[in-house]
Order: sequence, then C-alpha cells, then structure tokens
Amino acid sequence: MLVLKPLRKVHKFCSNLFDRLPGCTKELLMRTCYQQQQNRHFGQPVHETHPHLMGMDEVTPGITRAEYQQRRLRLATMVQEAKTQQSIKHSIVLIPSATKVIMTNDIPYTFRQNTDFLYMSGFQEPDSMLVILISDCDFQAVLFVPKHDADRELWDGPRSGDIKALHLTGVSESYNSDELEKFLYNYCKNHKEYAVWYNTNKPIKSQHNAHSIVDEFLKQNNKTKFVQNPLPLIEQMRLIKSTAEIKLMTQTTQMASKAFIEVMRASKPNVNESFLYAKMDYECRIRGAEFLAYPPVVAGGDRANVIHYTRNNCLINDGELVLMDAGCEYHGYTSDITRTWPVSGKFTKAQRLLYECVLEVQEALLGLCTPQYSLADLYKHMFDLLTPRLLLMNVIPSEVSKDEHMLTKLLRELCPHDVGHYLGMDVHDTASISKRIKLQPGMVVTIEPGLYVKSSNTVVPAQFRGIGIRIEDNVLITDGGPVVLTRDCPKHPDHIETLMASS
Ligand SMILES: [Mn+2]
Repeated sequence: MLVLKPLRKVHKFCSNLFDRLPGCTKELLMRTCYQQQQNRHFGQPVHETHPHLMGMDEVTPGITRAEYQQRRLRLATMVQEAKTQQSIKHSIVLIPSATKVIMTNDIPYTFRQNTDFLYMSGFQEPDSMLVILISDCDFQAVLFVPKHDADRELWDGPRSGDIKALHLTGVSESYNSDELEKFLYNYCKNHKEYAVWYNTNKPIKSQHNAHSIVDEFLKQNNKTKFVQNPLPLIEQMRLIKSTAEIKLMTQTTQMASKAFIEVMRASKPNVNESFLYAKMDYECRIRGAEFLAYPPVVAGGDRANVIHYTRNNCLINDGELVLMDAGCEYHGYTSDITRTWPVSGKFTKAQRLLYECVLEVQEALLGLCTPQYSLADLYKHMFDLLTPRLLLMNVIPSEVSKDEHMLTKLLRELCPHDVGHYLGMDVHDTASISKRIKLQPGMVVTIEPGLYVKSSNTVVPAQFRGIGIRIEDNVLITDGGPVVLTRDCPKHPDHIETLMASS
C-alpha cells in the first residue's frame, strides 16, 4: 500500500525546482506540484480522463447528465405528491453517500457507493450528501462533497471538489461537506414548517460525519412534522430500468455468461474450488467488470447443499458436480448467475435425471415471466412444477407423498429458497418492493429453482444423495415476452458436455 516511489519521484522533481527558487520552502513547493497535478483530475472517471469508458455527456459510464437530472425531477415530483396529502409546503430530501470503511489500521475495504446516492447523483466519492429542496413549484439539488486536501489527495488520489462536482453531475449547487451543518441550520431558520425525507436506518458501521449532523438537525428543530423514508420512492424508480440501464444490464449479464463458459472449460477432476473462483473473477475483470457482485459460491459435490457456501477451498472429486453462483458488477449494474456442471465433463445417470428435472422447471418458469404473474406467483408455480416430477422419478417416495405434512417438510428441505428476486444496481435489488406485485416491462428478475439432496437425507433414494443443483438466469420483462439476458451461458446438459469435451 505504500507509495514510496511516486513520492521519491516528486521529491526529486521538486528538489530540482527548489534549487532554482530560493526562498520557497520545500514543503510548499511539493504541495503546489501535487495540487497542479490533482487539478487535472476528478475523483472518478470522466470523459476527459477516461474516453475509453465514458461518453461526452455521461456522469457515470452509460448514464447521461440529463438522465440523472430526470431522476431527481421524478423523485421531487413523487415527494411533492406525497406532500400535497399532508398540506406541508416544503420538503427536504437527504441522501448520504457511503463512507470509507476501514478493515485494519490504514487499510480500507473496497469502497462501494451507496446505491441510492449513486442512482440519484452519479457521484462516486465517499463522505458526500445529496440534498433535494422542494417547495411548491420548484426543486433544487445540492451536492456536498469532500473538499480538496493536498495531504489526503497525496495518498488517496484526486478529489473532484465542489466546483468540478457541480459541472460533472449537473446539480443546481455544490459545497464542501463541512458546510452541510451550517446549510441545514440556515434551512431550519428560514422555513416555518417542512417535511424531512431521510432514511434513518443507516448502516450500523458507518463513520460518516453527515449522519450525526442530520441526527442533530432532526433533534434540534421541532418544526419537522414528518420524517419519512425516501427509500421506497427511490426503489420504485429503480425497479423499472431505463433504456440506458437495460443496456448496462445486458452488458453485465453477457460478461458473466461468457466468463462462466471459460470457468466450465477450466474445470477438471480434483480442481480446487478456489481456482474456479479466481478464474471467474479474472474472466469478469478482463471483460471490464469492476469486481464480482458478491462472494461467489463454488461448491463441489455435497457442499452445493449449503446454500451460502463461500469457503471455496476444497478439491472437487472426479464424478462430482460443481455448483457456481457468481455474477459481476459493471459500471454499477450486477449480474447473478448459477450453473451446475459435472467437473469431469460428463453427467452420471442420477445427476442428469435431477438436472433435467430442475432445467425443465426453470424453463417453464422463464416462460411465465410476463405481466400476468408476480414473483410470489412463480414461487407457487415452482412447487407445482417440481412436485409431480419428483414423485414420478421416485425422488419423493410414494409413502411420503400420502402424508401432507411429511411431503411439505421434504419439499422445503429439497428446495429451501425463493424462486428469484429483482436484480439491478444491487444483487438483491429494491428489497422494499413486494414480490406480490405483477411483473412489469423494464423489470429484471432472476429465476433460480434448485434441488438439494444432502448426503444425510435418508428419505430420498441413495443414488440421489449428495447432489445439489441450481440453475439461475437473469430475465428482462418486456411487452414482447421474457428476454433471457443470460442465454449465452450454457445450461443444457448436452451443450455443457460438448463444450467440456472440446476443451
Ligand atoms: Mn440470485
């Protein structure tokens, strides 16, 4: 983590200048050199510095300034509509960014921006705050950002600062973060009555100074009639993807699909799960992904029956299946795919029987991804489709099927998780949105039925024990029917066997 090299380089450069400029302190000169260097940069990729990533009008890759402004206008309109019902004239919406979280002395965890803040501003620096002021017929977006700090920027890289943040994001005004307190104090002083929209369920570990400032703001004034959570409104917007977002979702899902093909090709008996994990990470990153969207599950044999197995440190034996649940994050948009394949390249008879059962159910469910159904409806359909097949294959013995209680218990054991979830900027996206609402064009969902027979399961016939299978695709809902975004990721057993035989 140390940056001795650039420091030496600058020191040498400054020393040369220093000899020619007597009277100037070395420290001042070094700072000036750095300041000039930093001024050419932003705290995030922009078109000028990253033309390979960004278009001219884009704040983040793929999303334009106009789209971000449109989002803020929509949120202001939704708040305004809610406000009319309460007959309050003014509203203030406060959306904090994420803050840097420290792992151990001076070492940070990988930074990930607060999704709602990113969706509304496109600003990628920590310790910032978006404030939206709404009055009768007007709204203003004000961004508070970390101020320039030569010492910090020497170590952490350039910050945009308030002026460049204003031009970059297209907000109405921008200030340094340390002006937030005064700003809120003045707002309180100048307004008789107002509603505050702020998510008080902030992350437990957050050291973000803005949280305590807002807490103080909420405590100190008694004019605030309402403190409401803006999250459900923002998630309602995030649920339906725009054209630009659909393009990013298409890219992130294709990227992960192609990476899966390479991981399948690299599989062989006795391979370590950690090797397949690293291969997935590599294949996603070389295609442009920033990182994997979540700790992937790479589970050989019976370990696939631990739904959230992430230790990924065992050898996968010849004849075992490997279940991999992985996806990537590309410019803020995630993919979430699961495939299960034989590590040796050939399914056994029992494995293929169970696999084809899950695949049939999954494909039937994909066909139901239309505005007629909700995710909750599809969950019910999953069991309606699975149960007769399991009975037919004798995976569920006939004596169990006669006892409704035992049958339900066994089905829950064999398939303990949900059929899918909304997908977008977050993996488990827009979690405040009910799964009972009907699917709508512009939504992206996962469809991921699974079948898990633990080796310790003594009810199911012995040949099926120790097998865990899940097949998960990402689906875009459209007026013209479901579009399987992850269709390039092989899942038919013959296709998988052919692919692996040719590797
Ligand atoms: Mn999933």
